[in-house]
Amino acid sequence: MDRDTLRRFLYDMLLARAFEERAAQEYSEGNIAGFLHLYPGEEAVAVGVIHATEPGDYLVTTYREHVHALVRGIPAREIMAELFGRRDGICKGMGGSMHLFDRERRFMGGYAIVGETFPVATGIGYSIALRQLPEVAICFFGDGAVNQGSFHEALNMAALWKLPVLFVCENNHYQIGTEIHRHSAVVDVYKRACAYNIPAEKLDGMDVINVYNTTRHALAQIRAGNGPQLLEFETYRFRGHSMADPGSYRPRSEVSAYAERDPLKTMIREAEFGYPTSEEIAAAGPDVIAQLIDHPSAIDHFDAQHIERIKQEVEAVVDDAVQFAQQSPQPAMDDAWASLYCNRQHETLIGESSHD
Ligand SMILES: Cc1ncc(C[n+]2csc(CCOP(=O)(O)OP(=O)(O)O)c2C)c(N)n1
Ligand SMILES: [Mg+2]
Repeated sequence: MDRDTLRRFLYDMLLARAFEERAAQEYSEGNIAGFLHLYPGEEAVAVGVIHATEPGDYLVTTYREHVHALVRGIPAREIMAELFGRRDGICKGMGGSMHLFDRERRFMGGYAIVGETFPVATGIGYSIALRQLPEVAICFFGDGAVNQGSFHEALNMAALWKLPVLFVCENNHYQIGTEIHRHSAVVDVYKRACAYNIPAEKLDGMDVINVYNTTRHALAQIRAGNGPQLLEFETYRFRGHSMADPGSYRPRSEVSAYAERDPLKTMIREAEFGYPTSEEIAAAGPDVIAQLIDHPSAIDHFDAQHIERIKQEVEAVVDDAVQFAQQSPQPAMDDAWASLYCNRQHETLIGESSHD
């Protein structure tokens, strides 16, 4: 992994954490209303998966999606303004935290209904397949979504028609306060995919480099026309389900065990010491020892001061986002009318080429 990529991962992981912690603070101060579902602890999944995608790929996500939007390139300002319900938000303040959407960046939503991402992503996959484009629809979902009928219908259809869809399970072990073994006869989500002949794996979702590498591999297979795949990333949310939930149903020992595996700590360790990837070790062949000794200097990894500078950079981005959101006006009643969708021009949401 080269230095620039590593820096981008580090920046996005730190930005993700800082953005979400600040959103929590703003919520507590009454600046954000409604539900707010935060992502601390799960950053490695969104950062690793989305960095492995191409800009032409479509993302379909759940209500826990601020970080996915940030990594896709939606400015922090426009996401924060949307959380504040303001006119300069990415959806003009009318979507809110759970409904971020940006057609230009192929960020196809933020969905609040559990299991809603499956048919949307499968439909996009169908549209891509019809036009024989080299794109993929990425479908994020939680461990709590797998008993919805839409999961089974979509997986069956995607497999049958070999659609270019990557199903990504963010398995944080809980659907609100219910652990997976209380609602699912099969606790390994990836095993369900074999019912539809879909290749699937369960992976460590707390290590961003691992997430990135496995996703890249899966996407290459899908782009080669081999049909859908499913990746189950094991992760953990450090906060409650939403700001309304203290999360007290989880044993303290469990929370602290996962805190030890904080994906941010792992990322920083990797950035500081730069252990080689398994691909690099394999490529080194018999010279592996020499390669390992040379590795840190060859890659030129980051020292603690550099990491501190990135932390300051992301704090400044988040401060600026909050200021921007505060200064943005509330939407007016006319804005609500203007946003009613009736498709007068018969436009299609997904364009003809990859450059629409
Ligand atoms: C169809 C439907 N049923 C119930 C809910 C209420 N609900 C909101 S989030 C949630 C839990 C989903 O858990 P999971 O899929 O594991 O995602 P996580 O919140 O852990 O990211 C539930 C039951 C809903 N939004 N939609
Ligand atoms: Mg869950």
